Amino acid sequence: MARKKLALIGAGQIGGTLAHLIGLKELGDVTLFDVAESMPAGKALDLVESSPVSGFNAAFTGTNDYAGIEGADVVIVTAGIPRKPGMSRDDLLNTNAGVMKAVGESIKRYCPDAFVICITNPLDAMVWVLQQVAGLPAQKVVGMAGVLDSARFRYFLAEEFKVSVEDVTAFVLGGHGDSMVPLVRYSTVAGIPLPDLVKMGWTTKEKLDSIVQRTRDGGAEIVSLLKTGSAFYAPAASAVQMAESYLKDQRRVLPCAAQLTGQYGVSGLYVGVPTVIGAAGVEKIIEIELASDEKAAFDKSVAAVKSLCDAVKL
Ligand code: PYR
Repeated sequence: MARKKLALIGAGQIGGTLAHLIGLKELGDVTLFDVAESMPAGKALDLVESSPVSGFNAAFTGTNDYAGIEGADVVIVTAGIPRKPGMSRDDLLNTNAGVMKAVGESIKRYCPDAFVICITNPLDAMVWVLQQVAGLPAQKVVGMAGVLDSARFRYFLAEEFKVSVEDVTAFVLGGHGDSMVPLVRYSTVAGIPLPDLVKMGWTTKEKLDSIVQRTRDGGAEIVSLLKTGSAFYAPAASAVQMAESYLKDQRRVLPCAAQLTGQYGVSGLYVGVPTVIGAAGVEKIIEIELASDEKAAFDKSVAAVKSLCDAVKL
C-alpha cells in the first residue's frame, strides 16, 4: 500500500513538530513548504536523519514551491505570523487572511481532494477564509482548536485532582479566542461530572472557575513565557490526532472548528463544536443541549467569531 502524503504549509515551530510526530507515528510521507529559502529543506533533512535512530520509515521533502504539495492527502496549515506578547489572536487578522488566500489557491490547484486542517490564527476566521478560497467541501476543511483547548483544560484538571490526564475528559465549545466556552457540566474525571466532584469535596467552584479562566488564557500564558512565538508542541499533537483520525478512519469524537449549517442556531460560520472525524472528514457535528448560561456564553463567542469574519478584507 502506497504511503499517504501529508503537506505542511509553514515549516516553523509547529510545522517542524508536526513533521516529527507524523514521522514517529508513521502516518505517511511529509512535504514541508515554507517561503523561507531552503529552511524547509534543512528541516526535512534533519528529520529524515533522525529516522534511523528513532526507527521509523517516512520520506521528508522541503520546498519553497507550492507545486510540492501536489496530490497531498492531508494538508496542515500553520503559515502566517504568530502573536507576540501583549497581542491577541485577533491582531493577526488581515495579515494572515492574505496568507490564507495564497494557501487556499494552492490547495485548490494542487490537492483539491485533501483533508485540510488549519491552525493559523485567528483560527475560526482563518479556516473560514481558507475553505472559501480553496473551494473544498466544508466537511474536508476544519480548524484545530478544540482538541488543544480541551487538552489544556484536561491537564489543569488532572493537576488539580492529582489523577492521570488520561482519566480526565473535557469539553470546550465556541471560538478559539478569549470567549471560548469550557463546559464544566460536560467535563469529567472517569465519567464523574465536575459539578459532582465539587459536591464530593474534591475541589471548589472558585477553583474550577480559575481553571476555566486559565484554559481561556492558555495560549497567551505560553506566549508570555516564550516571549518569541506561540505554543507549538500541544498544537502540533492536537492536529496530528485529527489527521490520524481521518487517515485511519478512526471516527474519533474530537472538538474542532467546523462549518455550521444551522446547528446551535448558526449558519455559515466556523465555530468549535464536537465532531466525528473519519474517512469522509467531518462526518457528524454533535449538537448537545446547552443550559441558558452556556448558550449565552456560546452565542457571545459566536458573535466574536462573526465580527472577525466581517472584518476580513481580502
Ligand atoms: C494557542 O496556543 O492557543 C494557539 O492558538 C497556537
